[in-house]
Amino acid sequence: MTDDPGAGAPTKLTASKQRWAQEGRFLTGHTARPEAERLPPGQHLVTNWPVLDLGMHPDIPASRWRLEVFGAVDKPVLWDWAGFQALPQTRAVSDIHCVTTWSRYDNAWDGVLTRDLLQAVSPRADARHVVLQSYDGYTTNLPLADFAAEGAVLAHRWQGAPLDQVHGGPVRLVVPHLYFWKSAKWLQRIEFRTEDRPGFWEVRGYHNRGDPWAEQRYSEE
Ligand SMILES: Nc1nc2c(c(=O)[nH]1)N[C@H]1C(S)=C(S)[C@@H](COP(=O)(O)O)O[C@H]1N2
Ligand SMILES: [Mo]
Repeated sequence: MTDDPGAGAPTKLTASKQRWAQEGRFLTGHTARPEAERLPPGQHLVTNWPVLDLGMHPDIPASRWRLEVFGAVDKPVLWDWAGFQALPQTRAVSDIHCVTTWSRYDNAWDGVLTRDLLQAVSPRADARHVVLQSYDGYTTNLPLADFAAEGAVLAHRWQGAPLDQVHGGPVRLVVPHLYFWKSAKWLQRIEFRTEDRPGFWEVRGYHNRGDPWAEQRYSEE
C-alpha cells in the first residue's frame, strides 16, 4: 500500500516514541508540558514585554516602600525594604500569559516566594482568599491555594536587574499559572480573608479565577 516506513502497524519503538512525545520527554525547556502545549489556547508568543495597567505608574522609592500583610493571619506584619530583603530570596523562572493574548516565555524573577511569606505570617485555618492592593489603587483577588502555588513570587528583580517601575517595581506579585492581571504591580497590601472579594477587573467582567489553560478570560454574565 505504502512504502513509508513510518506507516503501518505500530512497532514497539513507535509506541514508545508516541508516549515520549505525549510526556514531553527530551524537551529542554523549563516546563514539564509538551512544547506544543506550552502556549495556552488563543495566545501568541512575544519577545518584548508590553506594559499594561490603569495608566498611573506610582513612583515608590525603596526608602518609602512598605508591604502590609493583614487580615486572617496569626502574625500580621508591616515590612520595610530591609525587612523584606531579609526574608528568604529565591529565583523562579516562568512564562507570562496575558488575557490580551500575548505570552512571554522564560522570565527569571527574584524575590520572596509566596510560600515563604505564608511561613512568616501564618494564615489562620479559616483563611481561604487573598486580596492584593497596590499603590495605584488597583486590586485583584485570588484563592489562597493559587496565591500559594509553586512559582508564585513577590518579585523585585527580572532577568537579573531591578524590576522597572513601569512593570511594578519596587515589588510586584507574579502568579505564573493564572492570567497576568492577577499579578499585581506596585504591591502595597496583602489581605487574607475568609470570604472572597472580587478586585478591579473581576468586577468589570473578567473571570474570577483566570486560568489560561481553561481560557477563563471573561465571566459568563
Ligand atoms: N497595580 C497594578 N497591577 C496590575 C495592573 C494595574 O493596572 N495596576 N494591571 C494588570 C494587568 S491587566 C496586566 S496584563 C499586568 C501587566 O503587567 P506588565 O505591565 O508588567 O506587562 O499587570 C497587572 N497588574
Ligand atoms: Mo491584562
